[in-house]
Amino acid sequence: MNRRHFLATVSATALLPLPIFAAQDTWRLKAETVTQQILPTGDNATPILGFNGSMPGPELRVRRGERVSIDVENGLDEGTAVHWHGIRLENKMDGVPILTQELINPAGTKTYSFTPPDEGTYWYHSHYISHEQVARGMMGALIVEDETPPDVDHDITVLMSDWRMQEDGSLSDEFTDMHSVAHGGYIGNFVRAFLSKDEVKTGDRVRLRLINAATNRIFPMAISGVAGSIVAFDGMALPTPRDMTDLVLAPAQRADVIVDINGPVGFDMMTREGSYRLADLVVNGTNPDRRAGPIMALSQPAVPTPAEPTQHLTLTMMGGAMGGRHDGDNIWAFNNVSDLQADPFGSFQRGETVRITLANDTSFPHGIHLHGHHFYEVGEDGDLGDLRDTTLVNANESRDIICVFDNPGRWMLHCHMLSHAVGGMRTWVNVA
Ligand SMILES: [Cu+2]
Repeated sequence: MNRRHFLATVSATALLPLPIFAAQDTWRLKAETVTQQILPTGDNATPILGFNGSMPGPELRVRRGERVSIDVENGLDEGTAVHWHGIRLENKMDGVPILTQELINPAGTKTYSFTPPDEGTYWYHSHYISHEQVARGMMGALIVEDETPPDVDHDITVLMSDWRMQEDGSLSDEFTDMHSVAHGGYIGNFVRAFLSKDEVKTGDRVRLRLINAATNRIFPMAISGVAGSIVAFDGMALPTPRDMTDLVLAPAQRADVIVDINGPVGFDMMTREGSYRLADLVVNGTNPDRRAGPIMALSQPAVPTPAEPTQHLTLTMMGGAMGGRHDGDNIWAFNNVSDLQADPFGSFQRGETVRITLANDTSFPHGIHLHGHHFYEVGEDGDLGDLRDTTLVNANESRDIICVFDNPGRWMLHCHMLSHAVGGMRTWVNVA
């Protein structure tokens, strides 16, 4: 691996497609150790965690409005729990140890069951010592299929992450070094994306479901060989398709784009030092039949309409390297408090509309994730912006969100830079 000490590129033809299945209402996932070819062919495969023999785990495809049942068997030698990220589900199925469930012990099985209310692109991942279990591979795509799918030739999932690789292809086991936790978090030295299909034709219209499954890395993305638009963020259809010029995915964020193929397709992460190839999509042949019209909006989500907010709370992010002091007892804090406490950050009546100012008083960006709900980002003009379950707030900036808390239960609110979460940046809200 000498030629790739930092952020290597990957060769296209070496990439194996993700296992993918038709929509089902029962699934079985076994968390276990797997060996996965993450580095290009010719380099060693990586011993890592995964589900059903692969990392990422199988792509789960389910239907909106139909109850799905997922048995999660724990084949690890430590506890685990699985969170269905972005699904507005029943609280007891949210997969958060202590807050919503007991751990699934080694050799144990838990059945998760929920009815997804929204179509779109979601994902699942461990929510137990997740800064380590997700970094070690416990992730997969969760797709809620459209009742009326857009007119495309292919629907392809692009799940990206990064890994801290050693020379021999094994993962470094430094998941919690305090220097990383106090800075940008555990950041891998190798990046790539896994695709669910690896070949298209020139002229095809393709839906790409981008998922950032990395624990801490923000991916500023560029896709070459295509022309198209963003049609959804975090599973939720945009009212009108949007230009792809500013495509940035914080950890846990998703973006759906619909594109027409006009050349060799490459997925790149853009950095100050240059661009890094995450994956290639082989373009083979020409599609002579497609007469592509304009890219249309997907069916619009049915989330509750906000009323005038009855509470306005402020969540101030504090701590970290080069940050100010705070009274919390860990590296990071919200409002001077580190880690989960007995009392929630907010208590809401079911159906209440709440405005929350997310104030980033630190020297690092944070991607703040609310469980069980989607919320509106408030634009600089004060208008409601995009619906999100995870919002990126840059260093020393602030963003307001507006949420209708209509889902009863105890819901995590935390930084999805998972090193920051373990470093104290997590709290919860209660919806009665
Ligand atoms: Cu953070």
